[in-house]
Amino acid sequence: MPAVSSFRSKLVRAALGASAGLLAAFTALAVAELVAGLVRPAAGPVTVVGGAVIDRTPAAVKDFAIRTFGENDKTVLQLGILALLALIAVALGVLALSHRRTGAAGVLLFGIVGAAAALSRPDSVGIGDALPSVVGALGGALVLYALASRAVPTPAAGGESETDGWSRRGFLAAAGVTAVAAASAGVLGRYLAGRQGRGAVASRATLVLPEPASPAPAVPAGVRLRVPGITAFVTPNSDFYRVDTALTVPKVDAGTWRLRIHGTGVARPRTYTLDQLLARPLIERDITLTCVSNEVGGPYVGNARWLGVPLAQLLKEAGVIPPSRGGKADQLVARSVDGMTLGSPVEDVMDGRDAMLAVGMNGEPLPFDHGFPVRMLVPGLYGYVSACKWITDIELTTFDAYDPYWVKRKWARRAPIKTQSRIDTPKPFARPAAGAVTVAGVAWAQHRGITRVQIRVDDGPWQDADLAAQAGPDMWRQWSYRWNAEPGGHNLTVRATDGAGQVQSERRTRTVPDGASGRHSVFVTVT
Ligand SMILES: Nc1nc2c(c(=O)[nH]1)N[C@H]1C(S)=C(S)[C@@H](COP(=O)(O)O)O[C@H]1N2
Ligand SMILES: [Mo]
Repeated sequence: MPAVSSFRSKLVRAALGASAGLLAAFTALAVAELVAGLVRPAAGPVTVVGGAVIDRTPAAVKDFAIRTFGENDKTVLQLGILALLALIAVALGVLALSHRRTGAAGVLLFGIVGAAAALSRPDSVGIGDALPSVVGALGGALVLYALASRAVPTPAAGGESETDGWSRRGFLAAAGVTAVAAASAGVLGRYLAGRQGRGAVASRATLVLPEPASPAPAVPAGVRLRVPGITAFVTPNSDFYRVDTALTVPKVDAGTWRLRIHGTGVARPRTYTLDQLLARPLIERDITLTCVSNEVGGPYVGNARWLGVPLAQLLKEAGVIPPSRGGKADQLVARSVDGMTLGSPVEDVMDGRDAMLAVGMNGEPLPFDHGFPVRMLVPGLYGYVSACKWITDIELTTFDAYDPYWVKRKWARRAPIKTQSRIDTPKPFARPAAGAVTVAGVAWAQHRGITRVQIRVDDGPWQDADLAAQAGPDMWRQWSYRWNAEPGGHNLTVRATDGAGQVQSERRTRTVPDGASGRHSVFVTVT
């Protein structure tokens, strides 16, 4: 039956081509990981291409990704890149069976894309960053060429073991050897990458945080309400939200870390080591941090006890004068080791609030995810305009002269945190029993404080909630409301009033450009 056998033969051919393509891609990535492990882990092709994609993602798409995938957004992105790569690899593999050179050249093209991405990263350290992509692609091209040469039609069909008209034994042997070699290269690469971070891990493990010269003011007893389901007053480090663009978390060695302060109006530019910062009088403060990408009712807000160096003091010593007293620079641009830039108003940093370069978080050195060894914090400002992690450079400039990373991507230049409140319990679509139901949650308006929280059931009147004690204006405040729930479906809505007397806005806005406004509602069915 020639028709059937030629169909089978086509299937086998497609399978051989696809395997050759996938193996070539796997080899390319594995070899690239190995070279990256030797040169610089952050220069690996998946990291640099992923980073380039993140930087070019429009604000609306980035927000969609955060909304949909939450903190898994980076994993989803990397899986997406790998899936797309696999599809192209299959196509190149099938092509290579008939056009070996073209197929191999296709793989090399990807090496060029990877190299270009690597060199265009803001944290690129030079031409060496292109090596992982280039060497990986060479390896992949070689494998594709070799495997394609072994997957050739047998001239005389009908041999014992070659009923499909394709010689498979040679191909399978070569494919097996390639797979094992590539996997080993990949594992070795990962191991080497891990070793490169060892110095940083050791420097964190041995770092002893000094006692604060100015400890955190005592937290009043009544800040915590005893309500099941309410957000904890202090967010443990392991639960603290993480938002950044870093595909590989920077592992900075505290011993070699430096911070430079320079720019417009800096009469005495300086560079600090961590030991020099730690030798200064430190302050310890409870501060609630919020992300501008937090939807109304969303999870990107957390409260921690931070230990750090007062930033205004460092700026004064450098000769910086705030704009209100005639200073030339109105924007402070913080730069991280991975090339992120964040811009804060100099006026806010120097107006007496507890802006700091934080080294400690809830009693331990900053976790790597949260900016070890040093990050910036300015109470009252969204993270993207103040909270630079892995900070290494502070440049005084003007808002006219420079747009930092997020501002280039349509977010606002200035972004004080909006007054917000969230219902933690009951959860949406809960089915509480009729009678007394405790509605509770948190409200925040950093640096202004919360003076009132109100609840509305359906279209009823606004009712005052009970407030927990206010620990300070830079922290969120718990609240609860005893609701006499009647059977049926009900909509609960919350609104807060801040220390300036401003009632939380009713107007629903998107997170772009300066943070979501509007009120959180929860629908429940009382049974
Ligand atoms: N280097 C660096 N710092 C950064 C960011 C970043 O992407 N890179 N993201 C900022 C944003 S948008 C926020 S909301 C806070 C989040 O800090 P966290 O991850 O410690 O909660 O970090 C800020 N600092
Ligand atoms: Mo953010």
